[in-house]
Amino acid sequence: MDIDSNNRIAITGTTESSDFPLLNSNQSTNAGSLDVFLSFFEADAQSILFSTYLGTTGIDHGRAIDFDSQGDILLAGMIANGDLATDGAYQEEYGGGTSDAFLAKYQTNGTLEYITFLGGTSSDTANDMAVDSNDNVILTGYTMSDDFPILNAIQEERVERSEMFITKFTPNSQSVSFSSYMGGSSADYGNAVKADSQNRIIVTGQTSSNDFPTTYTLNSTESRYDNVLLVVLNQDGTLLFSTLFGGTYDYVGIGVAWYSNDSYIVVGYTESTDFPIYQAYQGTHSGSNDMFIMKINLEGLIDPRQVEFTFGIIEGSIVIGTIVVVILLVLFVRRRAG
Ligand SMILES: [Ca+2]
Ligand SMILES: [Ca+2]
Ligand SMILES: [Ca+2]
Repeated sequence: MDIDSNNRIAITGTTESSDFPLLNSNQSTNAGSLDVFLSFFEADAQSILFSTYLGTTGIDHGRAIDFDSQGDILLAGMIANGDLATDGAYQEEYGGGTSDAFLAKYQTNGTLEYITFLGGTSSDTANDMAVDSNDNVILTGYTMSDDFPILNAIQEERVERSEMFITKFTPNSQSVSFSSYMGGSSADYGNAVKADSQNRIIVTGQTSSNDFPTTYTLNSTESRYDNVLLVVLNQDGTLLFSTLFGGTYDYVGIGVAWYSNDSYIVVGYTESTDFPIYQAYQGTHSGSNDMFIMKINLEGLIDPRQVEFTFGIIEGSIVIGTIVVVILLVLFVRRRAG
């Protein structure tokens, strides 16, 4: 979900219903199996401006919503085979496999401005989206395709298993300024993306690749399961910073926000009792999945004079609560930062 400058509420997700509440819909029937829905509410949530399906006969998921500077609604997720892409779209033809990522734009009256595929011959999924101050749209997610659309990339080829992707669309979505894989020899996923005040791109997610490309070691992550990844790209797509952090057991980064120009907050969850803790509200793990909140100062990481600080660069790290709290917090962080 996201909230526009008039506090109106846009929500996306996935529905199997054939009687989903609709108004001024661009697509008025569920095309089959799971479809994306997009519903746009007035600020008091007492009425809907529009509500529509978007989908194909296959499995389709809505994953991310954002607004551009005009107040139009951007929608991303995964979509199965179909001919939904609009004329002049960046990728008019479905790439193949079980899914492609997609990016669509709706006006606030429900008119579909465009939709483009983004994917190759295997499965491709967008998990999150950010709009920068120039209305460029950045998607992240994961791909199994060796022929995912790549341009001006920091990594031009998929290594193995799933690879995170980061793709930046120009404002009209008819072209990309860069599109890159990022990952290693095991599974890599981009879960959340934000653009900061300098239009740098911050991505968090999870990786089980021991050879995930990093520029900085935050804590030892050898022989671990999934680790949280944190990657920052300059606005031209070059890599500014990449690190992993993790404990003994699975770690997932599921939300990211920028706090000030050079500080980022990552939230996620972990089963590890040896999570790197610093200045914590709750310093011990309570069992099963606990959430974490970590604030990282980028300047401390990229300035070689400060690399000697190991945990000093983590300004706050908290282990608290349950996974339900994590989900609520991510919604909150995304809303505050959106
Ligand atoms: Ca469907
Ligand atoms: Ca595909
Ligand atoms: Ca991989």
